[in-house]
Order: sequence, then structure tokens, then C-alpha cells
Amino acid sequence: MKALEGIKILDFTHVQSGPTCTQLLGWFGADVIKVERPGVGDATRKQLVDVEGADSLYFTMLNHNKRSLTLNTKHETGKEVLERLIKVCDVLVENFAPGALDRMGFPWERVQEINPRMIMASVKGFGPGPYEDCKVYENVAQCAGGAASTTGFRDGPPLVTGAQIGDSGTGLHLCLGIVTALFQRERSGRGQRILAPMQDGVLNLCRVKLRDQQRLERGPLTEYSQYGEGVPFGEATPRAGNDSGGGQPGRILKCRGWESDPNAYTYFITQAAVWTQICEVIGKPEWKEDSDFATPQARLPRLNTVFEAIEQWTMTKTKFEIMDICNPLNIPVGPILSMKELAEEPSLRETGTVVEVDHPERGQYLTVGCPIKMSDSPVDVVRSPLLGEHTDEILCEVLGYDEQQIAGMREAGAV
Ligand code: CAO
Repeated sequence: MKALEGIKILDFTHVQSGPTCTQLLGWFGADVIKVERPGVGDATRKQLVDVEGADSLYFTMLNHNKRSLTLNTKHETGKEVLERLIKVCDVLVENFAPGALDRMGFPWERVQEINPRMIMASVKGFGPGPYEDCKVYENVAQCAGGAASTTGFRDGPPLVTGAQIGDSGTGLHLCLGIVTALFQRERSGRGQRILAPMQDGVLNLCRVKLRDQQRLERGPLTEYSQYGEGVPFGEATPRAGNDSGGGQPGRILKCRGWESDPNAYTYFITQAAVWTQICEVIGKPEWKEDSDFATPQARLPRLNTVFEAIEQWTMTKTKFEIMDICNPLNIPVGPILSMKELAEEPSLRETGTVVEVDHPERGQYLTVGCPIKMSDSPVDVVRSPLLGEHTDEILCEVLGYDEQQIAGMREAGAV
């Protein structure tokens, strides 16, 4: 038994944000029916292709544990099929451009009329307001949600991050909204509409930067490097390089091998509670008593000196040796792990976070499994469906069409 067993998801998602949400629902045990345009399918199937003729990794890695149904929702018969699907499904998830469902003839009011228990969940770039009609992709959301203006170094341009906080981050927000609405429906008997705008999701993840915006009105941000460097603050939360976001100063420092290995770095946090251990480890025992360095307050204007000394030590060790030395002393450090190192890490394979999947067109590939572990709802990662692989199965099992009817629909171009 899986947590969401028996829940049917009508999955109109494509590209990344929506598919990450419905993939999670599939991992939690829901029956995810991915609706795709006949002969075309999700555009990502054919984007960044690495094996000719096979679905791309972009598609396969975002669409596990789903069934694929091809359906032309602009065809009259296709619309009839869609109406029947709305009647029997619990959740409709979509991340079309604004207004696409309305143009298809299925606005929220109509969906609700067909099935009052339906939960209709949407990702859009922006919520109601000046930009609500815009099409939005990952980096646009990172820029419009405050992430880019606060990422990067002070003397450089705004930066986007490799973590897909606009797409996958919003998919997570949407997923939480869906399971919460399913819970509420247990008591109310009613469905509801859910909107997760990407701008809002990114801003939510940048909450601490809005915190700093308000702190800035009361004085300089003392934990930012620029404070110690005597650089005045402007009006908005600045970019802080690799400074730690919290009250415990931290930086990324070079480790042994940095000259040739772009990932020979460690994150190092000068946590106040373990300052004496840090002084011992880096060979600066005199700093324990020195009034310029003994307290967090005294260190704030001298963080460059502090981290330069720590880096002199980290450069003599590998990032893994630093972990081994610092962890027993409760000094928080983190090696900068490359994708190669993560892909090869045995413990991640054992927990199912990195999974090897077999695919009929492309053979074996690696993917990220479910990052949420539930003791009573284990996850089996099932390969992504081929385009329309389950069309007949779904039309027959879920909607009760017979072979002849399905053949007729196919001939008419509806499926
Ligand atoms: N049968 C018939 N038509 C279908 C169909 C089906 N099964 N599935 C989709 N279509 C149609 C849609 O109805 C739409 O038609 P209209 O333009 O006539 O209404 C058309 O296909 C294209 O859909 P779209 O506008 O959503 O797709 P796009 O490639 O032009 O835009 C994207 C892509 C992502 C920019 C846009 O969908 C969007 O802004 N989505 C919301 C924000 C979002 O999720 N962004 C993140 C994407 S991941 O980086």
C-alpha cells in the first residue's frame, strides 16, 4: 500500500515544473495519467537528445511512474474523452501557458461543474498582476523572484543558480498544495483550485533575503563580507558571494588540489560554539584569548583575516580529509561535491536517492529517486512511459471504451 494509492491524477504537465510535481505524486503511489498531444508529446522528449531516436534524459528523469495517454484535446471526440477523464480523476495538474485550458474549453468553472470533487492545480509564471499573461521559464523565475539579485558576488552581475528553484521548487510547492487539498477534501467533500506561481515559489525560497532587506533599514548587515571590508551598503539586499546566510559566518575555501580540480573546495563555518577547536585545528591557538578574535562580535570586522588563515590550513588537506578532521570536533564543513562524485557515491545508491533505471530505447541511465523517504510508503522508481504507451490500456480500463471504439478514435486523430 502506497500513501496515495487509489488517487487518479490527470496530468497535463510538460517541461519541468509540472512534471516534477506529478512525478512526486506517482512516487507516493498515485496513478498518474500523463496526457500528451498525439505524435508530438511533451516537448522535452526531443530536447537535449543524447541517444538518437530515444526519449531524452530531460524527459525520462522527470516522468517516472506515469502512464502516457495521447489525446487531442482540441478534437471533438478528444474533448469527450477529456470530459470523462475529469469525471473519474481526483486531481488535474497543468502548467500550460496562461489561458490555454480556457481556450481548450475547460476553464475551472467547467471542470468544477463536471466534477465538484476535482482539485485543479496549476503552475504559472506569475500570480494575478501585471505579468500574469507571461510565459515563464526557470531563469526568468529566478530573476523575477529575487534569487538572481541576491546570488553572485558584489562586484559581478546577478547570477542564476543550477538548483532549479523556479521549476522543481515550484513543483514541490504545488505538490504540497495538492496533498493538502486532498486532505481537506476528506472533510469538505469538495475540490478546490490551487495556483503556485513560480515568482512566489522563488521568493518563498529567498525569504531570508527579504529578512535582510528589512534589517538593512536598521543598519549594516554585519555578517556580510562587505561589512568587514568597509564597503557601504546600498538600498537593496546585496549579493553576498559565498557568505553564510545565517549568523554563523562561513565561506568556500580552497583545498589541496584546487589548482587543477575545479571542485577541490570546502564550505567552512566558523561556528561560535566551536571557535576554540577551530583555533587549534588551523594552528592559531593564540586567537582563543586574543580580544580581536575571541568573540563572534570581535571577529565580524576581521572575517577576511580569519578565513585567510583557515584557508592556509584547508589548502594543505583534501576536502574529504577536512570532513574527517572537522566532523568529530563538531566544526560544520561541507565538501564541494561534483555531479560525478554524487553519481558514484555508494550511500546515495543504497538509499535510493541515486537510482539506475532500465529503458527500452536508451538502456541504463541514472536518475535522482524520491528525496522524501516514508517508512510506510516505499518508492519504486519505474521508467518513464513511451509516447502513448498506455493509451489503449487507459481508454479501456479507466473509461471502459472497447477496442473498436479506440480504433475509431485513432483513425479520426483524436488519440
Ligand atoms: N491536445 C491539443 N492541444 C494541446 C495538447 C493536447 N493534448 N496539449 C497542449 N496543447 C496545446 C495547448 O492547448 C496550447 O494551445 P493554445 O496556444 O492554442 O492555447 C499549445 O498546445 C501550447 O501550450 P503552451 O502555450 O503551454 O506551450 P508553449 O510551449 O508555448 O509554452 C511554457 C511553454 C512552459 C512557456 C508555458 O507552458 C508556460 O508559461 N507555462 C507556465 C509556466 C511554467 O510552467 N513554466 C515552466 C516550464 S519549465 O521551465
